[in-house]
Amino acid sequence: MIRIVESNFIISAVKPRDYPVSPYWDIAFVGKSNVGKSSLINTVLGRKAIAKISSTPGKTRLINFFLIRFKIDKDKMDGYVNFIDLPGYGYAKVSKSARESWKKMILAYFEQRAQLKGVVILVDARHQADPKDIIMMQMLKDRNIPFVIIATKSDKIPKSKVRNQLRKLENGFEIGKDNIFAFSSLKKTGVENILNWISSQIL
Ligand SMILES: Nc1nc2c(ncn2[C@@H]2O[C@H](COP(=O)(O)OP(=O)(O)O)[C@@H](O)[C@H]2O)c(=O)[nH]1
Ligand SMILES: [Mg+2]
Repeated sequence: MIRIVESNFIISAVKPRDYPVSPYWDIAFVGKSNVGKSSLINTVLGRKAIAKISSTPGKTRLINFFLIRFKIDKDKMDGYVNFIDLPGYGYAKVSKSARESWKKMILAYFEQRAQLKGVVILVDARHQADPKDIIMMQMLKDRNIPFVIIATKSDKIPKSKVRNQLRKLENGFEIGKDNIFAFSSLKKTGVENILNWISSQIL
């Protein structure tokens, strides 16, 4: 498994021409506003606030690129991967035109970023499969982009109920159990599953 040793913010972009040129693979993170995406990125990277934890949901309308340096097990060599923080969706107060520009921006990224290797879709562990997340998953399936679903804020449900809740989400999304994992930024649980999945996509 990979171990992250360093992470740096590279650039924010909207249009493909502004994406950073990079020889490394991309792993992107998406989810509804407020689902805990910034918290998850910070936790996975072992950083306090590299991805901003926004108090105003729906405000981040840019694609944020980070360069991650990692080590593989006892291997002495470094590896690199880009983490991409995609703008959130599903925020009620967003106008129709803002929603449309969001969709254009996301589709341009999915379709034009040749080095995109996989997408982490974050959902709330407490909820049922949401149609908005199902649409997101379908956008990825249609383009043959690998994805994994991460059920965040799992600390908010009793431990004994987590497995059952994951089952419900598996059924709702019509995915197998290897495609969904529970995660908590608060308890810092589930990091290994995410890193394992990322390893399986990029190595
Ligand atoms: N209990 C709990 N709260 C969380 C967790 N992850 C995020 N939050 C809280 O949920 C809110 C939104 O988090 P944020 O990371 O900004 O979500 P984003 O909008 O998806 O980037 C913040 O108040 C976080 O403190 C978690 O795993 N457990
Ligand atoms: Mg955020």
